[in-house]
Amino acid sequence: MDRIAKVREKFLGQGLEAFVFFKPVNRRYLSGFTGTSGFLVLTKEEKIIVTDFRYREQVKNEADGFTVIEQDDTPEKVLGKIVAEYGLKRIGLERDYVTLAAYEALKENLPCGELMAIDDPCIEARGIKDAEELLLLREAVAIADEGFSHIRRYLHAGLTEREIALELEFYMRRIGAEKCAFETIVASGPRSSLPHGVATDKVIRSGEMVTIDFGAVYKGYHSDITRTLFVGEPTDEQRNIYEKVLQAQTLALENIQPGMTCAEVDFLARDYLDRQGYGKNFGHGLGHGIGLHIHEEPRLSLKNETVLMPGMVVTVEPGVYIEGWGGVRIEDDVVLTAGGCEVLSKSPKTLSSMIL
Ligand SMILES: [Mn+2]
Repeated sequence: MDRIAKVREKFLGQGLEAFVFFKPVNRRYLSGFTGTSGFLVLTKEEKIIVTDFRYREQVKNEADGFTVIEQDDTPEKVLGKIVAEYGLKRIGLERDYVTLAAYEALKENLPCGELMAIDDPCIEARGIKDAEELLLLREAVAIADEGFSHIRRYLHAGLTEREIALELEFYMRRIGAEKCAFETIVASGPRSSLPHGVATDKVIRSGEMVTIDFGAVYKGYHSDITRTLFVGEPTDEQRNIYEKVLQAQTLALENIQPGMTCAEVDFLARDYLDRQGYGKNFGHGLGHGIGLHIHEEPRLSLKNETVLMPGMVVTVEPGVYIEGWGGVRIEDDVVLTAGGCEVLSKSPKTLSSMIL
């Protein structure tokens, strides 16, 4: 079933006649339109895309099969006209996206029918990647892998975290990334205990650990990889913690499979680190879905009872963070297969390959 059919089935099944999509990622997912402004209206029969003059030409090329309406007034006025023209009654809106201000304006300009705040009907469909999405994700991951291989050669004591982030970002752009998947994290020495320590002007010294968490966007799709490198020979404690984090990740990667809940997968790594005495040092979820967003469903956390299915793409990223000492995180991107998973990211991660 194609994307639109799945999403239609979802909202029609909830008794809605139409759904209006304002989220840029949903607009892109459902229509292929990559412009920055506009919205979609799906009904049982119709596929309508509204965007402004700037995209007049682009939308015709990208949003194949959609009826294009040029936005010549405010979105609420234009939606009002569409609702009147098609006589729509029960109209869904993405409740996790539309602001109260937008909702009020839409309501005031609604000639008939009723607006309803509904859970985004694309989330379920977007959680399971189709063949086209998997191709794009593989490319986004491949760019990040190449980026890592470059930065591993480039990194040495004396550079600042910012210099490393810039070099990595520039390199990934040059080999095909449309942008970075998020603000690049380069956290060295004691700063590596900050799970989200974005790059600063701190100079990297010999003997320090450096955690680099980065990704590329390729045609809208995000990759997300983390490696912790050692500048010079690691201490016994650094080795020990690195091996434990790697073992926790290996346990998760070897056992993750469709039919398990997200909580069960999270537990694989968490229970191991807990038994090694590092339970309290692993304070975030094991991973998250990646796709048109850098963080999306399914989230691998102890609170998520979602059952994993083939085609889901998630990160697996256990970490141990010790305030004042530093931290280690190892993150790969995987696609769920019928019997387990395929690890998409190929960057090396044995301890010996992390020593510079
Ligand atoms: Mn991540």
